Amino acid sequence: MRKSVAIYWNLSLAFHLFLLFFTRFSDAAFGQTSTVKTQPNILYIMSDDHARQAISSYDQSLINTPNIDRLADEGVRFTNSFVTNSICAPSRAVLLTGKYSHQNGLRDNRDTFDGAQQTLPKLMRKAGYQTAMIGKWHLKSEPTGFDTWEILRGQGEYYNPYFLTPEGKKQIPGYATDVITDRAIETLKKRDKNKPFMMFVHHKAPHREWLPNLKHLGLFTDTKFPLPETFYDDYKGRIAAKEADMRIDDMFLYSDFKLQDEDFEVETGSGGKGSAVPRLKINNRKQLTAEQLKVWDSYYDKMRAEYREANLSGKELLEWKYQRYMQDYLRCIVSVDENVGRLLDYLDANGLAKNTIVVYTSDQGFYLGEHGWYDKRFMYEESLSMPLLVRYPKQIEAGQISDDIVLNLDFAPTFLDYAGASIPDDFQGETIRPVLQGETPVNWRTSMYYHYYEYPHGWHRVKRHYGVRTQHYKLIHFYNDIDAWELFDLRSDPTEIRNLIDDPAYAGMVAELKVELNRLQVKYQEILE
Ligand code: SGN
Ligand code: CA
Repeated sequence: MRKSVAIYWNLSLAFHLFLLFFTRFSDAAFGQTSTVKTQPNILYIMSDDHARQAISSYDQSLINTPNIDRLADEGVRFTNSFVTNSICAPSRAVLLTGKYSHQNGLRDNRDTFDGAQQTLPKLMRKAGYQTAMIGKWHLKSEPTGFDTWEILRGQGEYYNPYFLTPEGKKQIPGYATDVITDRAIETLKKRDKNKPFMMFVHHKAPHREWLPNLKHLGLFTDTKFPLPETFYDDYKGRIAAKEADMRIDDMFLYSDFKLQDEDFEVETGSGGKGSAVPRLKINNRKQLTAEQLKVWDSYYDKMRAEYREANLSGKELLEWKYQRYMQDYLRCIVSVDENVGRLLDYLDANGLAKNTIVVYTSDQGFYLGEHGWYDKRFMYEESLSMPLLVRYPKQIEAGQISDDIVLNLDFAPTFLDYAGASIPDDFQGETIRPVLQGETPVNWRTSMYYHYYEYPHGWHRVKRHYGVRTQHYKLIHFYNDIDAWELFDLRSDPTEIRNLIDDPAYAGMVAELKVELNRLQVKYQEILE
């Protein structure tokens, strides 16, 4: 007995000495490798038009998203995360440059991105990273600064999508959200394991026209989604809101509700454009194989029969449209959530979870019936906000919720900071690293600047506007063919239906916010026309 205890102690001592020696030795001998190894991998997952209201860690009234929620449970969830210009291509350009639209040269979806300028992927490459871009790109010019890129063409297709790559165009069978994830995993498998990676996985979903994976067509058929509080908004005191063309009531019967029938072929209404050939027919449906088309038709033909049978009008019809919109939109989210799960599983299975920063976000927010709308563009809360969840087990404590104001402008400096690279002086965002680590600097921003430009051209007729948002107030100026100011008190009016601009009680606040707005325009060097 005593002998065995002695042997145990001797062995244990030897083992500990060995460990001590090994740690010291390896630190000295592999010092360089260990610095490189401390650079975290970055997996940035961004969907297109994913509203925060459709993520259960933000809001449980519409859908359950267990995989996306994992990131909130295991990392930080941001409640005041905003985009600086709520539309697709501009948001992507801000991500790539760390600069506002007026500085990076891409103000609206018509512009072409200047890929010759300084960008995040180029700087990350210099810092020793492998860089990859998989999925929706939408910036017209070819990607630059990426070791690997496989991008959807234009807006991309949901079914059997085409990808553009440096080697040319290829069509890959499958559902876009699954295929993009397959391509991302394939790229991760082939990576150089001696270098950290920064990978952008950009989903097309859940962009209009919300085409679900065929296997999800039956989901939510019996669910009755609650109408948002402002569904029947009368837009009182808000001229630009009233004039916008993005009401659910005006959605396309053929494309949005998939009532495929000649009777609905001429699409007028939402978007303000008349089209004799529904886009659904041109863009998406035609890419289904004959077999897939059968499944598709049997589902939506039934829907059309029910629609005709019900013969709805007025309020009933509008609410039917809302339910139909939610069904297809949320079906697309189910796929996004499943595929976030696949990526997280891949990280787990390959020992990458701890040293990889995972970001889940969207290029902007979206209206899911609030103010009677779909789409985005406005500086109002639903489209100004982007969902933002960040996990990095090695350095970020699990289960945090932050209400600090953070922007899509901050991604570029944050990633460079984590890479240990210097942040260029002309970047306009801030690194959110201290915020993520629970140490918000005392002088952290208390306001944010916003500017939307796509008017009078473009979809949905949302007038040009800029504004400032603080923790409690929002001041907006609509201009171009209008000159209208709006002020909202976000504490007493979180759904932004009472424009207080002419309320004498708020005159002081308006004056203060105008000074702040001006300060931000000077700071970001935006010279107004
Ligand atoms: C399409 C949509 C619009 C949407 C724009 C911009 N119409 O044109 O509703 O606002 O894209 O979206 S659709 O019926 O053709 O889908 S963005 O995300 O690319 O900015
Ligand atoms: Ca978008």
